Amino acid sequence: MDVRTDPAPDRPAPRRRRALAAAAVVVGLAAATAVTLAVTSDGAADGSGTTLGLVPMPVSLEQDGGDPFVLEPTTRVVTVVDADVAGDVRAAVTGVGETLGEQLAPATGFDLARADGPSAAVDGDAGDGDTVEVSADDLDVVPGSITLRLVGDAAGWDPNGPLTDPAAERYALAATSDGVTIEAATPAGLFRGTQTLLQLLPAPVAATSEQPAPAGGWTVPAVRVEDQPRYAYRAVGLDVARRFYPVEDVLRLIDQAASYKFDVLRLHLADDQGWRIAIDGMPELTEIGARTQSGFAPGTNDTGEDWYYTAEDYARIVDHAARRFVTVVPEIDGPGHTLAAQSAIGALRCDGTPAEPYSGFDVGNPMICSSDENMPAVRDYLHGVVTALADMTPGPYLHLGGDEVPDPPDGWYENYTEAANAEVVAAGKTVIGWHEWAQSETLPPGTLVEYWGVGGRNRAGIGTQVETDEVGYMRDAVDKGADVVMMPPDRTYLDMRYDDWSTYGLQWAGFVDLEQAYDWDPATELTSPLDDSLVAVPADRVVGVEAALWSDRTYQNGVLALPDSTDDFVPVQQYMDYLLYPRLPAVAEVAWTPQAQRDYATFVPRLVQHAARWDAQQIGWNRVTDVDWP
Ligand code: TNX
Repeated sequence: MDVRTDPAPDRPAPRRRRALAAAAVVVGLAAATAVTLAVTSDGAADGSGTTLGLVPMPVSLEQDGGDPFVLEPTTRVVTVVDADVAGDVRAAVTGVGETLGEQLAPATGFDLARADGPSAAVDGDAGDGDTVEVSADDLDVVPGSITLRLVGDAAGWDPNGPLTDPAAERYALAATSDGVTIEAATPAGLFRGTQTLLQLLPAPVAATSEQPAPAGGWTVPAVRVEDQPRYAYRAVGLDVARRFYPVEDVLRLIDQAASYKFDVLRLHLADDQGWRIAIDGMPELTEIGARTQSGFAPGTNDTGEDWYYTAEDYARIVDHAARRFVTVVPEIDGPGHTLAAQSAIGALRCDGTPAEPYSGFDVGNPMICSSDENMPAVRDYLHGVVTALADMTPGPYLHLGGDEVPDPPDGWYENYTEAANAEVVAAGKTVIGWHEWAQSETLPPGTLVEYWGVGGRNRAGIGTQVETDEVGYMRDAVDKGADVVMMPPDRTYLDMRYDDWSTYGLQWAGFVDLEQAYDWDPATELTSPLDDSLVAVPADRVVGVEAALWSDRTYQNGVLALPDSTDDFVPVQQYMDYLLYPRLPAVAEVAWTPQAQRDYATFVPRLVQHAARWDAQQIGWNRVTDVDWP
């Protein structure tokens, strides 16, 4: 088939900001997100924890050279909670034990017995979940067991609450030759601890089929870990709109992301090239809007599968994520990036006629007609979409997009943001938007604004006469009360090519090699590198980091040419694996590990040990040449 012959992609350089609001130059930074645990990650045998190969690096790690724990078929997974713990919390803890058993089973072939711990194993003094001290020093190790122990009653913990408290994921882990114990004040903390435990086991444990036990057996080195994330919001974004990813691929990504301690999956569910989620009461959105992908015009769907998620599909994704304490954030972009919606609903256009279905590669297409006169139709659309999506989504956030609307007529952009914000608030959810969203007159309480400006273009101008609009939007975001998620494309856009040898990926934000993805600080991304008194976003307003996999051009040599046919497109799993690995773990560590403990030189020797794990999982990772792989 034919595909559109759009020009090669490039994004306009941000315009210069009209005037610099002097008052908005914030001077004197508060420290970055407080991390209260001791910074002692050098207790390991070689002084840097390298031999353990943990990614992300925990806050604190000690090895005393004791004998390892050996996982046997007779090892029990014991979950321990106090008697007064609420049923849903108790069930969540049990679920962590089940998931660990499921994760250990394929490679070891062990069907580990699980047990709810004897209350005798629990200290009688466990207090209120908010204030418990979790320490690796006094963990009771139950012989022959992996013990997952909830400390306190987790009373304040809500699996669907906002991701604002890094301490909520704190855990401690102790392994001795007797057993392994993980303690945390929340089920989420326990789960993060289990992901550390899996990395402490030999690489073949990651395999999806039974493996012979490694020499020495399935060992866990004697170790004490105390850990918690730097940022509470650690996202992976997946663009399922330009290219559709079947449910199984999304579940696989959730597993991968959770293994590196990400806790958010943002799904870009609607764009010009496709609408990917069934909306109750608005069937035309998928009937018409889901027939296209970038490079796939209507009529080219010969897969026999729908290119959208049904309510059941979406529920599967949300449930799978919830088992791994990953919050799904659905994104419906607007008022730009909406040709799929406009092709389904003519009323979103000023002349009332539906748009042609779009399968090209351009951005900056016409926005929804958000004139005052047309707002009733826009409100209907937003009401239907937002209420349906809020009903399907247990997590607290709805992402409204807001990017790349070239020259909107006066008031149109604000009309749209105001109406969309109101719908999200009425639906009881919290708004997330791209940095342009900060142009909204007001931002509802709790709003997160995601910064996607290229650092290499924006940073030097911060606080000067040539500060860009993008930086200005972030000042507005902070002034309007929002917190900030950092996703500079020259660091965290995993759809960028690594280097000249990358066979796919874009490069409008430059190459993103492994070091580029790793070696930056979210807290100071919007502080001038030339004068640290020039601050657009104070460090204490940065609450998260996102790694994004966009899907504009999922074909070979996409940056150089348009595809000749759909045969040029690579299977989605190949596209994901190649672009996510090895960079995804790099961004994971940016989001998790305190800045003072991060160092590319010590990251790489830990990371290379993961190659065997990726192989065991049959991940088609990119063997980038700037790293010495084993
Ligand atoms: C920018 S990030 C976009 C996306 C593209 C991506 C490609 C953002 C808010 N907009 O529409 O897919 O670049 O790298």
